[in-house]
Amino acid sequence: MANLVILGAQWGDEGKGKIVDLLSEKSDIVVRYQGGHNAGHTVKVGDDETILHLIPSGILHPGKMCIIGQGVVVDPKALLDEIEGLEKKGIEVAGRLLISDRANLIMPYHQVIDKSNESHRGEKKIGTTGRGIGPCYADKMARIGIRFVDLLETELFAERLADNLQNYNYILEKLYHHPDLKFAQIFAEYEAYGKRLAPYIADTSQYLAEATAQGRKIMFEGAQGTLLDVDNGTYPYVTSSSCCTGGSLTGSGIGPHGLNQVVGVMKAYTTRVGEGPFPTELFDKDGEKLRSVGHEFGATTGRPRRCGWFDAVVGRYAVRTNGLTGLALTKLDVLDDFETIKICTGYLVDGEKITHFPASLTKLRKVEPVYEELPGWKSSTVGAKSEADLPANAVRYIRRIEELVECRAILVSTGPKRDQTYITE
Ligand code: 2SA
Ligand code: MG
Repeated sequence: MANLVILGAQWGDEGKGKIVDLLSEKSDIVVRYQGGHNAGHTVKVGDDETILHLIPSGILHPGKMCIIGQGVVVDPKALLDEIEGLEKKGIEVAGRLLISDRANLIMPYHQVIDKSNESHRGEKKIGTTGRGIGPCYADKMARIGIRFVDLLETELFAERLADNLQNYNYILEKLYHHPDLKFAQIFAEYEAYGKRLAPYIADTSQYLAEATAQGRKIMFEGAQGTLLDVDNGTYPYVTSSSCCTGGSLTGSGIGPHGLNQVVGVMKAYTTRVGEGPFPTELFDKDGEKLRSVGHEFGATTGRPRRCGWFDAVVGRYAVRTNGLTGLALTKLDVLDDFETIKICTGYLVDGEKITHFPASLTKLRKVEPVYEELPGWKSSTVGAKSEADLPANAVRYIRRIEELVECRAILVSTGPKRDQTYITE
């Protein structure tokens, strides 16, 4: 198998953690390329559940190398806590994790600004995770961010921190009446993080180039999802990073020849956490049922996820914008007990049918989903080992999704555990 990208094809929480964990057996290196500790990747091995926020899910496989690429924004405290948590479980991290020296750091003011902005938006809030992600990427683009490489150069770090604090303390005071953040305290705290993380900091783009030359296989692990991507997503109700295929290149510092396969993870229905458009959202007992059977609660914040039917307009859009070469269809088993199941095949906007995903928020708010209703299968699909183990109506459902989104399912998952999965090719 060649180099592979695995990414979310909906609004995140499609079950990427499990798929990456499963397929990482076939690669040598797993790379996270965007996002930060806003992500929550749940991996279940036996009865043990691990939720990873920053470290690639490949860490659960002994011998795999894991990389936090330059496109990721890192809260060093969250990272150290995660390293500690894994080591307590007996999982070796030292020598198996590298952090890009070009990755930007989430600073305490980013979190304060994120939360203050949200509370001041009131009704117009985005529903962020409050982890400081947006403000950190804003600083990166404004060219005032602080990178890991800067953290290792004390004088430069002190200078950049002092400049930023001057700005931020002014804004915090004027806009939010927030007390000053203290230079000495933040400097000491981050200097200590720098010392502890120094053994992990490296030029990971160079590392990946050398690994490729040696024939080692790389897997790129996306966080969040296509519809949360800052360019392709439901802007402004998105995260601030490039979750799509393009982000895997810029976020890890490799060229396009390094990618061979792109797998989009799609849940057999749809969920979203946070605010923003969601055409197939359900507010009835079917939505409730999807949430409770699917355990749809945020892995980072515990927030209940909004639930709805599968949206093939979204699916087709994800296939196109990512150049998906295959789908990993997850949580099929959550639909086991439905009499009938709906798939959205298009949208009605002011009486006109559209089959592409629009940019306009006004249109998205008006959208009425056009549904096709399929018979349910009313029997358990849990742990199916091949398509032959599935009831005919479940196979029919999968075929219809493939047809509508114009991409084949190469993997189907019917439960949270590693072995509750089958691969079709
Ligand atoms: P942010 O914090 O700036 O990235 O938030 C902006 C929007 O992006 C959404 N977002 C997410 N959506 C789904 N899953 C995410 N990760 C966690 C999980 C979320 C959780 O895996 O469950 O635990 O609540 C994630 N991270 C960001 C967010 O809801 C905003 O809509
Ligand atoms: Mg998640």
